[in-house]
Amino acid sequence: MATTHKIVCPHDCPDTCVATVEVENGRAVKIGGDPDHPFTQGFLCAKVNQYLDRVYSKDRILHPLKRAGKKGEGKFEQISWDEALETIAANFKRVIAEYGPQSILPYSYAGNSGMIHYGSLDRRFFATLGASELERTICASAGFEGYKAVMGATIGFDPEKVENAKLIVAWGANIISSNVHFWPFVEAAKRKGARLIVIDPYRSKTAEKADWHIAPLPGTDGALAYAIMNVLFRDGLTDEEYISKYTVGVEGLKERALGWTPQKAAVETGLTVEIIEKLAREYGTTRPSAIRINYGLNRAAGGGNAVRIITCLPALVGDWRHVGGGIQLSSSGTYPAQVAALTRPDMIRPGTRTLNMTALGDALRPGLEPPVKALYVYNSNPAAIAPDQNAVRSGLGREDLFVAVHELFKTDTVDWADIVLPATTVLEHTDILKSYGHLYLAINQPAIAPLGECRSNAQVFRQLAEKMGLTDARLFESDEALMEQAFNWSHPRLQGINIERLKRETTVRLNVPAEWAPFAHGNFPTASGKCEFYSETEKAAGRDPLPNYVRPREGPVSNPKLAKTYPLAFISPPAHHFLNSTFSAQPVFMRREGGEPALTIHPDDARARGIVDGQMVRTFNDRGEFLAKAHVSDGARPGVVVGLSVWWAKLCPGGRNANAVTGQALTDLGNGATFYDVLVDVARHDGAAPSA
Ligand SMILES: Nc1nc2c(c(=O)[nH]1)N[C@H]1C(S)=C(S)[C@@H](COP(=O)(O)OP(=O)(O)OC[C@H]3O[C@@H](n4cnc5c(=O)[nH]c(N)nc54)[C@H](O)[C@@H]3O)O[C@H]1N2
Ligand SMILES: Nc1nc2c(c(=O)[nH]1)N[C@H]1C(S)=C(S)[C@@H](COP(=O)(O)OP(=O)(O)OC[C@H]3O[C@@H](n4cnc5c(=O)[nH]c(N)nc54)[C@H](O)[C@@H]3O)O[C@H]1N2
Ligand SMILES: [Mo]
Repeated sequence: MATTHKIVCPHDCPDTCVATVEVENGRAVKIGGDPDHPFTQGFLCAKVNQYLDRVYSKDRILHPLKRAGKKGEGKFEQISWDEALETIAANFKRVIAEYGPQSILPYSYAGNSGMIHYGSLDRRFFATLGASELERTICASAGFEGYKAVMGATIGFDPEKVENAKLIVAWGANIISSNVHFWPFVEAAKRKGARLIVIDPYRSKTAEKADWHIAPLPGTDGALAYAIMNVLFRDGLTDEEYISKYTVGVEGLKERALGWTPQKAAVETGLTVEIIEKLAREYGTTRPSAIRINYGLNRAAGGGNAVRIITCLPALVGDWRHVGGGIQLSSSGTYPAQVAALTRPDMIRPGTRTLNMTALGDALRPGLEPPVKALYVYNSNPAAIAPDQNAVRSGLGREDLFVAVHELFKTDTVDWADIVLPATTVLEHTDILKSYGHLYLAINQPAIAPLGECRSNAQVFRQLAEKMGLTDARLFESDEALMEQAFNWSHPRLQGINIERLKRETTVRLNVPAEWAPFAHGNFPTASGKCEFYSETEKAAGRDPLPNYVRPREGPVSNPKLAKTYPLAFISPPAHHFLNSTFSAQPVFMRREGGEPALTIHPDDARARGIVDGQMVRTFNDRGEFLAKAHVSDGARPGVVVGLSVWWAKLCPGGRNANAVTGQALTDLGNGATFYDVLVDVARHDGAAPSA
């Protein structure tokens, strides 16, 4: 007999969709969108539409494995759970005895974004051992810090209300690929006459649909935003009443903005003065405007400040007065989450070191004191997604490093594992989820029993704790108990919402008004309660109290010396049919992405290198190289090459992907990754000289 269940997509995407799953005789047979979910509106993305192929894939890992070949070879034999857990515990104990607990390093990110399986018992377990802490900043931390410096928390306009906007600016945001359920709301606005401007060095799927596509050099958005402000102040386009009532520090901001004339910004951004003037006038004279800023522009040296500068704009023009106006980076700050109650940072031993996940290559290098001797990976595929891939691979290949990986598939990282543990999909476990792109809270309940011997993250950490002989009750709490701890249920935004109701209804909108203009009357969650152009909090932390443009580390304008050798800026944003490196080994999605990695290069840059469309090219710099098929197109602006990502390295020609050329350097704020701050050159793969 068929039953219908609802599940909640746990992937690292702002949309956090609800899907319906039909189950017959214990097997899921159909998946579809949930028409009752107001943000998802009954459709799923291209990837999750095919989710049952993932769940029931013949490639899924269904049993614990141990290495049966050389490290990196990917040869394994099946073992029991008991042997797998015993081996991990024995290695952890050995490492602790020989080198101390900080020689153990957990490595995880948001492969599963649910609150329980993203971070709860895992954090408590490693803290109890005294393992090195991991700074999880590979994605969003620069932008997050930049936004918070101005706004106090990541709260923005209600995405469902964006149809009120007369102008929508997608800034470093490829909505159609990475936030597709927001797109119908953009279209609704467009039908009512709104214009869409996309600011992106690459003509993304969203830029193709824009009324106007502006293509600056990567990492220069802060200069562009300051030049917009320059025109706003110069031409009297600011909302003086809103500014005086609800903001602090306009004088200092204005002084900096006046230094950024459109002329100066044109040189920095590679745009013309006319484009900048026109953009500024259009933004300055269209109310309300809605800026959908996203993480695409936070992956450069100045990513934090870029977001910080842009985030000042809506308050200058008074857009927060309007429902659907303002800016949105992430909605995550709207939820009264109690992350500390889940992860228990109070359990971390004082003095424990923190290693940055972006600099995994450095963390695994021999000679670090104390050395990393045991690595436990879950929810992540660092051999594919971490920058400076050659450094990461050298580290993972160290004979003296014990590696355990909890995964669903034989990823690049699994190839380096000594022990592999099989993980459940969202159809097989329980979780509670917030979103970073809308305002609904959701509970996921299993629709089917775990396949094979698969176990959830939380389940494995309970069992590892037991194997390690630990007895602290906080390491063994149930999923149910963790769900209760995940939120402050007495917060006004959760009024009328509890776990029982969520289990019944799957998803509930936070208790915010249907017509919500969060900052129409100030009430910013900052120290001053105002929008902070000038931040005492930043100053107290030893940083610039005002936003400050930080140039790309590897830009053609900002670093002419390096650009002499490597003249092209390289970005590797998300491919439409992949989600980071998830889905990237599913044949149907590989096919839809062209079967193999592509590098989009402007006809002028191709011609100068004797490169023709469809031929294999080498993209390289001092850190490494990867191969891809040239896609000669003006979809990439001159001076910029684009390799949509993240492919599994082992499935790429040459065995390396885009991260062979990206670096471990960190951003200005938030210690984030700088994936899109990279200079390279490109050459025909037949061995011809790099430049003509
Ligand atoms: N289909 C799909 N969806 C995804 C993902 C995926 O891999 N695939 N990944 C998920 C994750 S983890 C995240 S963090 C989000 C990421 O999604 P977004 O936050 O939208 O970020 P990106 O896709 O990295 O970049 C968006 C756009 O910014 C452009 N860009 C790159 N550098 C710059 C720059 O310096 N300035 C400007 N203005 N634009 C720039 C890129 O060309 C890209 O088109 O998407 C999530 N959703
Ligand atoms: N060149 C380049 N590199 C990038 C980016 C880019 O734009 N360009 N984007 C960066 C960004 S924004 C991000 S967020 C990172 C993302 O990097 P990661 O967080 O590593 O994300 P994925 O590559 O999707 O890998 C997640 C893995 O977790 C596994 N997984 C899923 N659910 C579970 C579970 O419940 N338990 C366990 N144990 N495993 C599970 C999946 O099978 C998958 O292999 O990549 C970054 N890397
Ligand atoms: Mo991300």
